Amino acid sequence: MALSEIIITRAIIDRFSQKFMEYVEVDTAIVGAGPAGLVAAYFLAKAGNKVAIFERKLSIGGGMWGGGMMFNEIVVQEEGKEILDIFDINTKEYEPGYYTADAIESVTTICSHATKAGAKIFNCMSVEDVMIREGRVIGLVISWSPVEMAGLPVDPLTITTRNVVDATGHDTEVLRVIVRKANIKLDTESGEIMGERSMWADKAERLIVENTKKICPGVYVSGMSAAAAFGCPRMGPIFGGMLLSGKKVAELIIAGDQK
Ligand code: 48F
Repeated sequence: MALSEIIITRAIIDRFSQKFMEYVEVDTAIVGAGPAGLVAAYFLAKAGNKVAIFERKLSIGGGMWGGGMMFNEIVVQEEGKEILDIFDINTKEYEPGYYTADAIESVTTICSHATKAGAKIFNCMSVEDVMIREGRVIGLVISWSPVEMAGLPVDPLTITTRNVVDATGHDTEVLRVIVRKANIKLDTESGEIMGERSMWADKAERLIVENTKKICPGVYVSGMSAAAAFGCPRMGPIFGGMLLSGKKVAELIIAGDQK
């Protein structure tokens, strides 16, 4: 059978359209497919939550691919290792309480579990704005990342959701747009984004989990975004906090949706 380029083209457009149409209304929309977003997506999807991740880059994994300074090994503490164990990711003890894992195995395995559990990832899509009704975020405004990169004057599209997770990392991009455009106070000391502090791994790893929470109506923060929102230090290339934060935000959303 001779292959037809037209059938290949139709197949891609048709299947993508079906997939996208199915996910324009979701239970949870996660912004950012870094470690926190991917872990959150896995636990949410596993619990039956309809979840989509929107990721600006072509690749998923955020900062985890590069381990520390592009040495592609990650370090986790005991509690972080327990999450890697759930995904059956190989870990090796380095010194008591410190475990290492291959960064590539970690990203690919977590992503595989998340997508097989039913989470859909839309890569190359950037979240540039939110929709707000009666003081609550009810949707995301999205566009193709190349449109954003080229600065083209193309209008975006929208999706609606019950819960948004800002898992955009250091830049807290969803929160920034909320603070800039809406009169919504965040659940932080100042009511604004507090900003990330200098590195302190031990303190940051504890605080990131503590500060993984709902930050304004309809919006949760997870991963580095939670640390930056609440004025916590950064933790550098130890990833346990990211994994635990992803799991915690999923649990909060599941509990919140049951109320
Ligand atoms: O930065 P990132 O990996 O966030 P994380 O899950 O993990 C942080 C660690 O990687 C590391 C660290 C560990 O100690 O500090 O930095 O909190 O992943 C964030 C993802 O969000 C995407 C971005 O491309 C990255 O893949 N992203 C950011 N802004 C947007 C976005 C946006 N507006 N729309 C879509 N994706």
